[in-house]
Amino acid sequence: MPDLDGSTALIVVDVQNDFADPAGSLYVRGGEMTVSVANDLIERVLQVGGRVFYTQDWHPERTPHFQIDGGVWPIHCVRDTWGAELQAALRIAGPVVRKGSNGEDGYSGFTMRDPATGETMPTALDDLLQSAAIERLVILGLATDHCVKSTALDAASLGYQTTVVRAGIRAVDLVAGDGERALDAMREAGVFID
Ligand code: VGL
Ligand code: ZN
Repeated sequence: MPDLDGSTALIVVDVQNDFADPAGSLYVRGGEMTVSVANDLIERVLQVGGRVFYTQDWHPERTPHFQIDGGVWPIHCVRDTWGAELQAALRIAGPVVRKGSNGEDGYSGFTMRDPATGETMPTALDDLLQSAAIERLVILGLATDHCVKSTALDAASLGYQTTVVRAGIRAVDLVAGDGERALDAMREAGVFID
């Protein structure tokens, strides 16, 4: 585990019912295991004066992100539904940054891609971290091969010292090995995998 201090933020990525509950529409095997790992780290980060932030996949009912509209995913995390809610057992101790709200894929907690123009725009996350004088990030949640990966890669390129906690992530593995390849890509980008 990385050293945690007051300049550390824990980013809890998409620990939502559709990914983390066996009844969820895009259930990630073992996803429910991320909750207790997150809660333990939340406690530890807060104890040393660090901060906690959450991301939440938050889609409209129809979006090119979903299979029915040409994407690769079953319908999931539709705003204001049970599936989009953060897991009930997850301790909430900081701001929640929503993504995907405008029909973009929104895999990263840091950026949104406009589906029409392809342009990327920042979410509020980097500003929130800057305002809190955060220098180091510890990332966990769902899923390793999509939102955790994109968020960690953006974090590293924004200059944060970034660690992904292996015990606190799970992969979709749409194609077998996606999770392992995501870990390799993160390592190559300078992300620590702990
Ligand atoms: C995610 C697939 C589709 C994720 C979000 O949170 O990793 N994966 N939407
Ligand atoms: Zn999604």
